[in-house]
Amino acid sequence: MPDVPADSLLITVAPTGAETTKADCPQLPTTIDELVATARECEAAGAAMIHVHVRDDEHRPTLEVSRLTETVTALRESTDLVVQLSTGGSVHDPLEARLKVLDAAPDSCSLTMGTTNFGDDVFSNPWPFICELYQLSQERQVVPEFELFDLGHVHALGRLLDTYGLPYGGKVHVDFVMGVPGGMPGTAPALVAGVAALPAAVTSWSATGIGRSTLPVALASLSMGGHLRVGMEDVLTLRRGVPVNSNAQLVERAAGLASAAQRTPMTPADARTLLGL
Ligand code: KMH
Ligand code: ZN
Repeated sequence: MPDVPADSLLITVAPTGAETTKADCPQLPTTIDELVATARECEAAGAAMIHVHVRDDEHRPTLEVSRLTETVTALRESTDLVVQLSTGGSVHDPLEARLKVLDAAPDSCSLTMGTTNFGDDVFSNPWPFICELYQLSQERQVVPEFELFDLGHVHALGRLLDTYGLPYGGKVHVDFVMGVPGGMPGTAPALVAGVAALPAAVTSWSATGIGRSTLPVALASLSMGGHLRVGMEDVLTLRRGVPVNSNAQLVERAAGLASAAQRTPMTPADARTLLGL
């Protein structure tokens, strides 16, 4: 299979997350219809993959498999985006329910490489859970995206790959999630350290900065040849005091930064090649 063009940029959109309430942010896409509309707009703006957290009828985070399956189907019917389901869920989701996310048969799943403090909460990812989820992803032929919140997670990824081999598809794609209170800071030096520590098997990496670290991390990633994740899961303001009205605004901004860096947003087809799908 040919490689993707060297100047191409994967833009992943993370439109919803599990932390923001609909009451606090009515423009957050929480229904399946809203999610599909957002996905279409973001694909048109340059996104090639979508990282999905699903909500229930009361707009609360849910891992109910039938709802997840319905969401995957709806996104596939309306877009060509690579559909990645979150296995991180919310900090309140039990590990057992997070394993069942793969029953919804997404193209890709997130897989966080260690436990991290998450604001006042704990995002729990014990080693046996990581190993079970990883082996399940290999068995179900779902391509993982390894989420790295801290430098220790980078080291843990090497240990996982040494123990269980390569993911389904043979590519290793990681995403640095930076600036979470409790994880690594959203700074250029932290990203440089993370990239320098990546195992040799890693074939592509992206980065996202939470909140005010969004732009510094995006610029650092572009300058280092990395890819980008953007979206309302990670940031709710365009600048101080200016709320994000739609995820497409964030994808458009990322595409603008890409243009300045002489990078071209890749198509979903190229994203599939990049990820080994
Ligand atoms: N909501 C966070 C606790 C993921 O999607 O895999 C975890 C998270 C990571 O967002
Ligand atoms: Zn997420």
